[in-house]
Amino acid sequence: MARVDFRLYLVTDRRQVPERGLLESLEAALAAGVPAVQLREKDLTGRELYRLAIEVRELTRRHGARLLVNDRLDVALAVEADGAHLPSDSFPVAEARRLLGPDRLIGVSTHSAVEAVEAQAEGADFVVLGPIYDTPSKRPFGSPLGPGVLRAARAEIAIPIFAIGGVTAANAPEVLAAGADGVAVISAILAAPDPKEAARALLAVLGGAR
Ligand code: 3NM
Repeated sequence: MARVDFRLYLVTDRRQVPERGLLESLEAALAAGVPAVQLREKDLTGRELYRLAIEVRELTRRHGARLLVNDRLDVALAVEADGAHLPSDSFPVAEARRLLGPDRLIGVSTHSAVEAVEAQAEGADFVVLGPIYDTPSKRPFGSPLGPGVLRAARAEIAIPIFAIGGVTAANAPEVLAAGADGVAVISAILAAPDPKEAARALLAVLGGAR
């Protein structure tokens, strides 16, 4: 059975790191102790994503961090990722489980307590729930849900819940108090002037890397 042994989940968006480049920012974040990365670069072709995933696998392995690949189970398997992360409109968790086997992690993105309950019922190892706060990265998902949704989901499910959407070191205590087990972030680390410092600040709030 796969184990969720992290509380900080760094989601990639290479468009948010134009100057430094994604690998350099990831290296800094991993050096600070970021324990898990979701490679989420939806606009890349299979070949481009595969090439990037090979590099991110090498980096994460070197730092002892988990790697999950967004939606592309084929790429996740090809690069020996630790798991896959399914968007809420992806195919069924049970099918992903059949392909990935019992030992790889399956995370599922959810946008309500009801979706979180469904994800658990289908066999997800953990859910990401949001957007909790306003985030430029995810305006298509509409208004922020607020931390109350975490409380509602927490009352219904046992698997770990990661809060996403505008989460920072400043508001992380609030989402943890509302019932989140951890946080998933893009800009709080990747768009920060110093990703290493930003990762450290989040890890300090979360009480360590794992
Ligand atoms: N998913 P930032 S919000 C990738 O609500 C993603 O499912 C969301 O970026 C969801 O940490 C989001 O910069 C963007 O706010 C998170």
